[in-house]
Amino acid sequence: MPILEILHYPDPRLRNRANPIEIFDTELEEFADRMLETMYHSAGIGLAATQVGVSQRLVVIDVSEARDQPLVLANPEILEQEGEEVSEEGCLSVPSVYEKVTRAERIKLRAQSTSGESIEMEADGVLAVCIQHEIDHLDGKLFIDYLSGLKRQRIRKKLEKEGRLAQA
Ligand code: K1U
Ligand code: ZN
Repeated sequence: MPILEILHYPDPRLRNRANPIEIFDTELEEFADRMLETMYHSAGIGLAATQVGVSQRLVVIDVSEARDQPLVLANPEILEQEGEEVSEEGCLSVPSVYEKVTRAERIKLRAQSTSGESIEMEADGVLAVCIQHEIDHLDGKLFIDYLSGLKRQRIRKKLEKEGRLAQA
């Protein structure tokens, strides 16, 4: 199964708000499998459909050490959130940049499986951080948007210097 190309900042498609998923079929299941394969291949702990240029509210996550606990969430929505936690984040769409971001410590979430079944779950720790990061992608938001303008400018300069800045 070929892996998908991951869009890099500042590609404008990363700023699109993804559409809700209405059709739950084998095509969606196959796409989720390709996203998982792409995430594992890229050594990421999550991936949102927006990052591969697809406007669908679908994310895949695996925060397990053994990389054997895939989580696929269609139409994920945070119902409740509690506390604050600062942790270091990276992003497959902003390569080689790692910065501290403040997010909710615990979340309650509603989503659907690729067959349309309802999922309700609670998360904390890395899983909660990753879910929030991936839902942001579906809303066209990047983790660097939480940083100061000066830090964002430094990141642009660093990526430019490394020749990693995609053409907008
Ligand atoms: O959505 C993505 O771009 C994937 C991203 C998810 C993520 C990482 C860290 C915190 C929140 C969300 C990554 O997997 S980046 C690569 C990575 O594995 C990683 C980087 C820093 C800390 C932990 C993991
Ligand atoms: Zn990301």
